[in-house]
Amino acid sequence: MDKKKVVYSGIQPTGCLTLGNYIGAVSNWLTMQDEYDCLFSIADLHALTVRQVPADFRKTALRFFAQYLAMGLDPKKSILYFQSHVPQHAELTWILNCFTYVGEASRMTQFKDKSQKHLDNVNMGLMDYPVLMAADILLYQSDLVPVGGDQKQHLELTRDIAMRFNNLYSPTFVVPEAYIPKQGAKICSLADPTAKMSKSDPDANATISIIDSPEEIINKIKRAVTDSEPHVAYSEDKPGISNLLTIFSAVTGRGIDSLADEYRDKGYAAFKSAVGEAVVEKLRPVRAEFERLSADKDYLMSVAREGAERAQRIAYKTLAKVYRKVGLVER
Ligand code: ATP
Ligand code: LTN
Repeated sequence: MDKKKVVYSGIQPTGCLTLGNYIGAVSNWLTMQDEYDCLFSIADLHALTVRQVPADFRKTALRFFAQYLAMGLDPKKSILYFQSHVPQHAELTWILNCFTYVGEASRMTQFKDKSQKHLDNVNMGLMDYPVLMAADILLYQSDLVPVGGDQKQHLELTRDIAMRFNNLYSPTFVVPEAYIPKQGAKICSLADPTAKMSKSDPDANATISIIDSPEEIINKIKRAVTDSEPHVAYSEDKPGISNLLTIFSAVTGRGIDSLADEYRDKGYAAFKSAVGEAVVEKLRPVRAEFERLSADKDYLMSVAREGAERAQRIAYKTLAKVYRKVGLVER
């Protein structure tokens, strides 16, 4: 029998998981669980590239883990773990650093954006971020990496590093492919529909958290920025309405065209309330399961421990191979 393809992805535990993360990333992970060997991490080491308050950070990371499970990631099907529990991530990063040029790392859009945003803390980790991401992916010989469109450039860099290493030594890493969904690849902010919905956005009205209450969801969508032309349609000059149509389509599984036709002349208020209801229904079970799991920290930690052990066994093999290839003396 053919070996199943390996799928890897992760999310940094900062802020609250948003509808953007859910539609753009996690919903794809859910469908991939049945077909592939999947690993999904809480990318906590990545989150340290911006300043975190330790006690809050710890809580947020654990809440994210509970949210992973609540959204339907299943420890019986996939390996779910905290990145920091598997030391090989940091170890491989060091090696890969020596195969990554400062020029290419400093060209990354996310590095440039985040440097601008955190002018007082442009640390080495911020620049090294994509190399740690490459280590995450390459450690498990991943074939496919499901991410939103914003991570495409990091995937290109991962591929370049893998090919460079393979060419210098001998085939060592699988060269991974990005898996970027066409629809819902980018969910936009409700406050500024030209910017992406981002979980670290300080404006709570700009994002929908996957554990917001039904009232919060309905209200935020009601207040979402739109234009003043009255027809519901999907077009470039109507970014607010187009974004809501994208969300509506993603949570109902219906086509954008059919939704736009149905609501074209019904007015924005009716349209927004239908979108709000649909989002509430989609997230209702997630929120309930999150509440249930949050009360059972022992269970969460046992899942995390088992995930880290399984991940380490795979990561160790790749790292040993890499150490041998670059000529380090065997332990
Ligand atoms: P931050 O605000 O902390 O940078 P973020 O919301 O952009 O966070 P990430 O941790 O960078 O989230 O991304 C997690 C995953 O969710 C990635 O695969 C990313 O591509 C995807 N994603 C994030 N925001 C969106 C969005 N608005 N639309 C679609 N996918 C998204
Ligand atoms: N940088 C990613 C999160 C992430 C990731 C990964 C995604 C960390 N490691 C490995 C895919 C594979 C982001 O989405 N911001």
